[in-house]
Amino acid sequence: MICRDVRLAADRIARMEVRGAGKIARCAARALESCASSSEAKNREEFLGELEESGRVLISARPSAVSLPNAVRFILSRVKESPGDVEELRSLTVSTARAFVEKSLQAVKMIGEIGARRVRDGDVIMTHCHSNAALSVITTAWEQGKRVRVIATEARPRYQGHITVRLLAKLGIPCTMIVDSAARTFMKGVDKVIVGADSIAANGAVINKIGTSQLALAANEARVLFMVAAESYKFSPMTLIGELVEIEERPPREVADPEEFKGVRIRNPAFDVTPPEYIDLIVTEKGVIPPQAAFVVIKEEFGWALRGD
Ligand code: RUB
Repeated sequence: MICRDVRLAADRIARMEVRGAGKIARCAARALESCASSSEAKNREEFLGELEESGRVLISARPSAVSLPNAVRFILSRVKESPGDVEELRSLTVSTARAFVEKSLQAVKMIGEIGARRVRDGDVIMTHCHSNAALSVITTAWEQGKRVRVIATEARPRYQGHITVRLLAKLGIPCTMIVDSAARTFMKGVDKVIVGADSIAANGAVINKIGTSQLALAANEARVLFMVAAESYKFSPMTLIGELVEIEERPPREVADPEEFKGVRIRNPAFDVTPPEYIDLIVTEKGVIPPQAAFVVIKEEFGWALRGD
């Protein structure tokens, strides 16, 4: 039996009412907390069965954000290890879900502090889509008195760039919004590109909003530093054992009305892959790493992937 809050959370994630990999992970953790709180399971097996099924429903809501299965696994693996009865498992689920949310919020703050050290007064920063981790770096630098300017892309077709510029404008940070295809034109005047990540593979490739890899190419050509801001739960353990990160393909109607374009195939991949050669550094809550160190992060954080448990 799937509790109402889990279905609701999965639906909000799928419809992108909740979006951005970090928020998606926190939303899933809160849904599991609520599932545990309201569970009427009579025994341990029933309780764990409900929790596992809820985890599956949540994970299937959006395929590219590895933060989602990582959040679910963070909670489930700890709860499953406990030999306790239903009441003990319930309170363990609640406390573990809360711990995940807290850890996640702290990580975003820490990334801001670490990443801001790489930002100089007067920097022009380009960003893409809307990433809380990337914005944490920019806003922390601003709070430290660094007078940065931001160039933000719209991020078609869902225009998450609008969220970014509204937030920046509210904070008084000078920002310019451009269409996605103008990124190369503006790159000449940029000092750093800072983006977030949905997933990071074992080889250091970053999966982020469609268009990110074009920014990386343009930055590479213009010798502009390309920086990724990502919490460690965005690294994908399954890529260590050979799995690929699935790139979500969203409905064509988000791009254009198919009725108006009869006989035309409309494609809408939501994410793309930026190869590690185009990434200068990844800022995590544990420190700054080169993309080539992704393997080490995954091994340290998610050793279970290698053990196969
Ligand atoms: C959002 C996106 C963001 C990452 C990181 O895509 O690509 O850059 O999720 O975000 P969508 P954050 O809008 O399709 O979810 O740093 O906030 O976790």
